[in-house]
Amino acid sequence: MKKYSSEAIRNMALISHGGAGKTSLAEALLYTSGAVNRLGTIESGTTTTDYDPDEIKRQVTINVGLAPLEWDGIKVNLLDTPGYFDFIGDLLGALRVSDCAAVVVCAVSGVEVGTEKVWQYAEDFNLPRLVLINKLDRENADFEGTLAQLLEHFGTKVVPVQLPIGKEDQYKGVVDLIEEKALLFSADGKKMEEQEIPEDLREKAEAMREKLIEAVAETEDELLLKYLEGEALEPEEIRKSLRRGILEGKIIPVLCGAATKNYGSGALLDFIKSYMPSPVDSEEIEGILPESGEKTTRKASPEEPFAALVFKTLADPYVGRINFFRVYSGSLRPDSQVYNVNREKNERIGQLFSMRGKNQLPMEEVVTGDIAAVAKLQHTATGDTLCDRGNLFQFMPIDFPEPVISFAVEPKTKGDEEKVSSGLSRFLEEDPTFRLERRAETRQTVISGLGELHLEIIVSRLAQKFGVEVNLSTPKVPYKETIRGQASRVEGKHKKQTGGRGQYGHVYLDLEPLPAGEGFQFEDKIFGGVVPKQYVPAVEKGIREAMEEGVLAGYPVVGVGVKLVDGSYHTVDSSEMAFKIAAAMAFRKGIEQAQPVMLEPVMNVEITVPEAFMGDIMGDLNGRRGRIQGVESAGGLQKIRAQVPMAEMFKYSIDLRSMTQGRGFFTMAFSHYEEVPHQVAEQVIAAAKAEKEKE
Ligand SMILES: Nc1nc2c(ncn2[C@@H]2O[C@H](COP(=O)(O)OP(=O)(O)O)[C@@H](O)[C@H]2O)c(=O)[nH]1
Ligand SMILES: [Mg+2]
Repeated sequence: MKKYSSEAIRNMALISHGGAGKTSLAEALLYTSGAVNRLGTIESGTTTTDYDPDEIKRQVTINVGLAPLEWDGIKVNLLDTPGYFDFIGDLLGALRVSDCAAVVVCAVSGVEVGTEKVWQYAEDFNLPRLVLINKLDRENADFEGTLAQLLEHFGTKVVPVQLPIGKEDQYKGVVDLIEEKALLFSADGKKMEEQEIPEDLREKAEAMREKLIEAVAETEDELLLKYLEGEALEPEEIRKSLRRGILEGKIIPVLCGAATKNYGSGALLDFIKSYMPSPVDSEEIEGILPESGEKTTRKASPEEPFAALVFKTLADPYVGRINFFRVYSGSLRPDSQVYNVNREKNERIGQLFSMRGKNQLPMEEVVTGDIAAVAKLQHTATGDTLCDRGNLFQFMPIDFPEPVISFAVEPKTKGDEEKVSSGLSRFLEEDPTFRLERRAETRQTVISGLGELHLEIIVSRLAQKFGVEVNLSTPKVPYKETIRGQASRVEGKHKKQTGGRGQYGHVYLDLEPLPAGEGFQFEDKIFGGVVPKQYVPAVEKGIREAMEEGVLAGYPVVGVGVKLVDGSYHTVDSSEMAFKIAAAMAFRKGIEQAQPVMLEPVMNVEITVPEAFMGDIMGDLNGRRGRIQGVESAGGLQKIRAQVPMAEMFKYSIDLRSMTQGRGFFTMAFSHYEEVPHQVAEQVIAAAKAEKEKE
């Protein structure tokens, strides 16, 4: 690939509701630009950016796919993103490093839930954007209707700059409302022929152009004055102001396309070149000085020292690790050294390349604003900053959502436990929305993620890449046990004195509850050496071991303060072991006397649903022992904040989807432990007992 200056780069994320045609669009743009020779399709599994076996099998994008291409003297880095919420980590990474976005909307389905979601993300990231109304070749494609929906949802900033010529299978070109001409596509879509605007579209085109001019005029007082006085705006003036309006987010232009026919690709690329921002159009980048933690900024300029943000990591057992990054200032060459600020480690850079799907295209320099990949770094993960050692700078972290669904994993073959956990831990490097946890409370390995599909894919990759198969099950709730009351002078005596050397340990313990959140406290209150000093650590150890299994249902005990207050010993028969046993006996007895109760984890949950589903959602939360903390409304959607026991939330992502026809979503994070209501506790205890008997 040729070398491009920062001004000649465009970083654009393709975003949409799943299935609107982002991957097909990336393919069409690659094809039109000559980057690929054949137009790959989703159906045959031959697109450039959906190359992963899971993507091909399921026909959905899972990983952000990079598609760099060259067009008329510029380099466009397309970032093809996943549309499913399960893979939102990659969407967020892509949005973070893009300078603009194309929101793809299906001309048949119109504005969908996912369209609203990605729109909101683009707003959050402050990204200039365009809308591409895709699938105009399909039966029932409705440009007007889709446009009306866009206006209704997103307001009058949305302004068409193209008008389709021909409907459904007759769709064959567009009217360019800026340049006032018609563009007719060749059969393979690679070429466009300029023509006069067709007679039957003239009136409509004129009216729509008028709207466009009005929108352009409204972006600047001076222009507006001129416009209102009836003066015509110069073509160059229109172009310049349209570009500025788009960059400032005041105008969101709408274009037309049919990705699988490769219709509209050339016109879209021309538009990206002329009207979408380059990396040096952006304002200063915010970050922090790692030494002091102070906020600072960095200019997006090749003159500044090198700084880059890693937004995606692939861990492959064969190729090793590949980190994708964007350079924000300065530049990077192969065979150099950089500093990873987050890990406080130097990293050696070997080869640098641009990735086009799975293909590596070597690069001699990665300039300010460009996106590239590097293999075999030792310490670097997603979200890390790489920079010049002498000029430290750290980017703000990428905010990834917390997992909302968990499964317990168990190898299908006994003995594969080690392989499972080492394999799964590799996915932690790749995926900041994935969690792996060994839960001592339940003796289970638990994986957590953003949805069923997310975890299914991880398990399928585990099998593919590491050759181990696992079973998934609903995880056990990590209950805990504690006490509500006190117990004093609880005796524990371990004595065996029949022939030979005996065993003798004898203690008295006081137990009291600790404030919430505190695990364990131990105090030695022995006077006069009735329990000799050398045996006190054994007493503490005996208690700690006994705490691992509570008396109610065998869950770990927390929140107990223990005082060793009295005891006795035997000069010959006493030993550490004997005191350990005596202490554990006393502790268990003490717990039984001190009103033991079960604790359960409670989650903070935030649910966003369209107004119409509020009643159902609230009723359902009630059934899950949820406590509503607040309700806010935001643009036709209701956001409910609630606290709900973890035990009631395992299948929530599935249930919420079916309750809201896929339109609701939620986030969830651990809040605190709380006493389990008596009736529920009885069931948990009975279940634990039954399990124990089985063993
Ligand atoms: N008829 C028609 N089908 C399309 C078009 N674009 C995409 N598709 C089909 O729509 C489906 C989803 O496309 P895909 O590119 O995977 O969408 P993504 O989920 O947004 O990446 C696939 O079956 C495509 O073949 C189009 O312009 N016209
Ligand atoms: Mg896709």
